[in-house]
Amino acid sequence: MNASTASAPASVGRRFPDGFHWGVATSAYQIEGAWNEDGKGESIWDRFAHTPGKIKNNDSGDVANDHYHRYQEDIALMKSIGATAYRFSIAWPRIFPEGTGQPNPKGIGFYSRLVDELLAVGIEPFATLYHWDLPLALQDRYGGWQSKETVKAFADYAGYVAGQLGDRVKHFFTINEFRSFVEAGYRGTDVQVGGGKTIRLGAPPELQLPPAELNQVRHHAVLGHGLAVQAIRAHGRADTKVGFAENMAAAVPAIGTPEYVKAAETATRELNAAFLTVMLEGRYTNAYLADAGKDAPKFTDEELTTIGSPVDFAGINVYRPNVYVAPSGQPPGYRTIPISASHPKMASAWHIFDPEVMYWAPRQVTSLWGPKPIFITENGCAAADTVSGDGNIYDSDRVMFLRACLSQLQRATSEGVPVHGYFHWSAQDNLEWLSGFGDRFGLIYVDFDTLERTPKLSARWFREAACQNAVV
Ligand code: PNW
Repeated sequence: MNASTASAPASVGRRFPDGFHWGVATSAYQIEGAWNEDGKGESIWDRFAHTPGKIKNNDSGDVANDHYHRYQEDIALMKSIGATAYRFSIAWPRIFPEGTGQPNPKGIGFYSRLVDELLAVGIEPFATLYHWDLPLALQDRYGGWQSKETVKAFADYAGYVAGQLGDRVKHFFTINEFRSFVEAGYRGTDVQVGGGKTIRLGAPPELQLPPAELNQVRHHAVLGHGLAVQAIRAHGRADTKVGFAENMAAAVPAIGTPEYVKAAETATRELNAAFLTVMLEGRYTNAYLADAGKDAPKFTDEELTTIGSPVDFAGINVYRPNVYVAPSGQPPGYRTIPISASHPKMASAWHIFDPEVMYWAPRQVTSLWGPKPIFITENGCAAADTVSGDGNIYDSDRVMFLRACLSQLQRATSEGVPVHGYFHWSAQDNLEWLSGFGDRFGLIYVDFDTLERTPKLSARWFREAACQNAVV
C-alpha cells in the first residue's frame, strides 16, 4: 500500500456537512473538584456524596479530575484530540452560593478564564446552566424543584450568566436531561435492561413523590427552562443562541417500514410529553393529560407559552433506544416490544446498544417538530479500560461504538436532517454519579490516584474523524 492510499480522504458518502462541530462534553460536578473553594456554596450532590454509602466506594466530586485547577492542561488535551467545540456546565453554587442573592465574583471568574482559554486555542464554548448540582440552600429552603421559588431563582441565575459570558459564549443550554434528574431524584427511575428486567436509578433529593406532585416537579423543570430561555435572551447578545439538552426517550421502529416508522414517531411524541414535547409544542398532549387525570400538573396558559418559548436549536443526548415499537390498530397507535435478554449492551448496566437510535432520534425530532438545528449534546459509553503494558489504552469497544453511532448520524445528515454538531460524552473519565470513578466514559483516560491523563485509542479515532469531518 503506498502512502497516498493510506491517507486517502474518507469517501464523499461518509462526510458530515461543512461546519459540523466535533465536540466533547463534561459537567461541573463530575470533573471540577474544588468543591468548597473560592466561595462556592454546597450543592445537593456535595451533601449526597458526603453521606456514606450513597456513591460506589464512597467516591465524591471533592477533587474528581481537579479540572478547576487543571483546566488549561485539559483544554490543551481537547485541542490535541481534535475537538472544535466543548460543552461544559456551570456550577450554579459557584455563582450564587445560596442559589439567590449576591453573585460570587470568583465563581464567574473561573468560567470567564475557562472561556478565554478555549477561545484562545480555537475551541467553541457551549455552556450548560444546570447539570444537576442544585444549590443545597434551595433544596433545604424550598424543596428544590418542587417549588416555583427554585424555578424563579434558576431564571435569575441563567440571565446573570448570559450577561457575564454572552459576549464570548454564543450557545447556552438551559438544563441537562430533565428526564434523568426529575425521574431519578423525585421518583426513582426504573430502566428496562432486557429480558423483562429493570434497574433502579436514584439521585438526590431521593424522593418518591406521588403522581400529582411528581407531575408538578416535571412542570416546574420545563417552566424553569422556558423562563431561563427568556432571561438568556434578555441578558445575552443579539447573536446569543439558546436551547435545551434533553435525554429524549427514543422509540425505535422495530422494522423500517412506513407503518412502523409512523408508530415510532407517535410513541416518541407521547413518551416525551412532559419534557421534549411540551417544550417544542407549548402544550401537553391530550393523551398525557387524560392519563394523568386528577394528577395532571396545575398550570396556566401563560406558563405553557413560556415553556414553549422558541428555541434556536434542540439538543438531544442519545445513548440507547428506550423502546422498540410496532404499529397497532388500537389507541395510541403503537405497541412496545420487549427487549430481549440477550440484546447487545455496553458496559453500563442500563446501556442497551443499538447505533440506529442515532439515526432515528434526530430524524424524529425533525419530522415531529420541523427542521431546526439539532445538536447531539451527548453520546458515548463506559468501557472496562485498562492501561496495557505499552502504556496505551486500547478501548476497541468504544471505537466500535463511535464508528457505529456516527455512521448512523451521518446517515441522518445525508438525508438532510439538520444536525449541526456532535458532543462525545465524555472528554475524560470522570465521576459517573452513583457509579463513582468505576464507569469510565472518557476519550482520555484518567488515573484517579495521580490524576495523570492519557488519550485512549478512541481519542485517536475521534481526532481522525474530526480532521476529515467524516466517519473513519
Ligand atoms: C447522562 N440512561 O446520564 C448524563 O448527562 C451524564 O452526566 C452522565 O455521566 C452520562 O449520561 C453517562 O451516564 C444518563 O439510563 C443517565 O439511559 C442514564 C441514562 C442515560 C444518560
